[in-house]
Amino acid sequence: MVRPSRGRGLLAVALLVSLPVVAGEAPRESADSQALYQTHCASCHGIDRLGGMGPALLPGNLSRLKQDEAIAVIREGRPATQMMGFEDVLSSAESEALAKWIYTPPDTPPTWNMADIKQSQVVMHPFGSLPDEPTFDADPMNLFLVVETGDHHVSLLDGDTFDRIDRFPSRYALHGGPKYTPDGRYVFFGSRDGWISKYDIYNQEMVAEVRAGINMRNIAVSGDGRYVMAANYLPHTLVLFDAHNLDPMKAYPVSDASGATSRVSAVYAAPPRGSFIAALKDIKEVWEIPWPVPTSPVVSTGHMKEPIEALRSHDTPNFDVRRITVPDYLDDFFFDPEYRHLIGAARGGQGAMVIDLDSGDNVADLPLAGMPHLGSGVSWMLDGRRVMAIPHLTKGAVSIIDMSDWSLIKTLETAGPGFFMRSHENSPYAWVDVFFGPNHDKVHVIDKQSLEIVETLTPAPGKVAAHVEFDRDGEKLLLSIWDRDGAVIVYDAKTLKELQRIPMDKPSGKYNVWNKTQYEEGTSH
Ligand code: DHE
Repeated sequence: MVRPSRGRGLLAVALLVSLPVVAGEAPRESADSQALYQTHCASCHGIDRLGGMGPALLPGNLSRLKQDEAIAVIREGRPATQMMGFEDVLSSAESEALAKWIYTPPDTPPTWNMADIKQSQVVMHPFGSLPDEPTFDADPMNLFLVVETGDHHVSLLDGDTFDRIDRFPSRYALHGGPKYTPDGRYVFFGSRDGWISKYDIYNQEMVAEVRAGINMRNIAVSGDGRYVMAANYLPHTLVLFDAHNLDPMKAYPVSDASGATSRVSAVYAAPPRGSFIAALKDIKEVWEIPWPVPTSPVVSTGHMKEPIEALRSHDTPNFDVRRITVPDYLDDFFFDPEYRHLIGAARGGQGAMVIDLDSGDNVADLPLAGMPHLGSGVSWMLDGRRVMAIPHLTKGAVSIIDMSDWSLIKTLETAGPGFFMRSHENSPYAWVDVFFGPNHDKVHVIDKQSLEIVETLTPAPGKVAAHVEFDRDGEKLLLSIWDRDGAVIVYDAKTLKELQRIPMDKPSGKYNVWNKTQYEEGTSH
């Protein structure tokens, strides 16, 4: 329920109208609440409450939010999301009517099953049908993809010259990082409305698409590039695909032993374990799903020194679910470089927990009030120990934790809550934005050894400056000016001098092929 800006609202409605979604819902509540919903909420949450830029608003997706809490969210907004408060637009009675309406089940529950998934699949260029040589001279392992959320496009940049090799349309509202195959040739994008798009970087062609769900969180690609797993909010499923042509292989209904179902918070690939790891939003479990071990190791560089097959630490059959019971719901999580530990947090909680993925034990609790944004954490070596740093979504701080004993080393004060952190093994600095509040145009540069802020940049006064990604060698980096009249700024990573400004339409995330495929310690996975 974001206050609709005219452009975004119209685009969202147009798109959602054209989606092949089910529902056929005949609302039971008063015409007034439906009209209010269509006026204030539909542009982001979908005309049928099935989700869009915002999540689906159906009882099955609101199980962790009480109705009076929903009224407060409608009135005051929700921290760390695009959801603004409607206090000055809606009366108390209208907010209550709206809350009641979103907890009313639709007459026909929305479904998206294997048959729907199969029917949605489009293969434009079957696997193996396009040339195997890149059409460009740029280093194929030092390319950047930049997601431009303004007009829903993606730019492909040469990571040495920053020339634009391609700019192509994406699905509406991509969310989460695109995922590359380990050779860097293909990339998979996930959209909030469930679409997975596979793009051939060498040939600059979209090669296959499929719709995994109605409201999706993110996707993960196996360490050998052979499988894609999609995590859904609606329906409550994980869906496995063959990466070649995005053929659906298996849909996992996500539920516990009692039959209670759950949204999936997110799924990640853990190459050293040879498995996908999914955290669940409504049941207290983490799921591990192994993929078949390849005959030769495909990830053996960077800080992940061991070949895959040596590290598989469990004997669950391929594609079966290993359930790990955890003390709380997990909305957000991070891994140590070996993928031995998962560090996870519930959004409303006051801390994070450390789960040993082999034993399933909760081995430590971290005192991290203020909504730690674990998903954007980075790690590095400090005095012979590995440390991790994470921003907080509701307080101006970066927490730095010693990963050898899980103690909090330092809480660094920042100019406001941050969303994304980034670094690179070759850089002395870690970068954190100040995404929320009056200082959203500032970015801090932190010295990784002194743990002090050494520079605060304001590259475009008044405009959000956020999300950094380094090049392959950690010598230059890109920062987004998150605005329709925005840009990607190229900085020298040592001198912190601006080198170049490339105009872009609300650029959000940027993703370097090398850093992503090598699971570089300073970037998101
Ligand atoms: Fe994200 C990544 C969850 C809101 C932009 N975000 C992720 C991931 C998760 C997540 C689990 C990791 C997935 C991956 O990369 O595979 N995001 C959430 C939320 O729960 C939250 C707070 C509420 C929600 O709306 O879902 C949220 N995210 C946002 C935004 O409002 C942002 C700023 C704008 C947008 O596009 O929606 C946003 N999220 C991003 C970006 C990434 C991301 C750009 C990839 C970061 C990266 O560097 O990998």
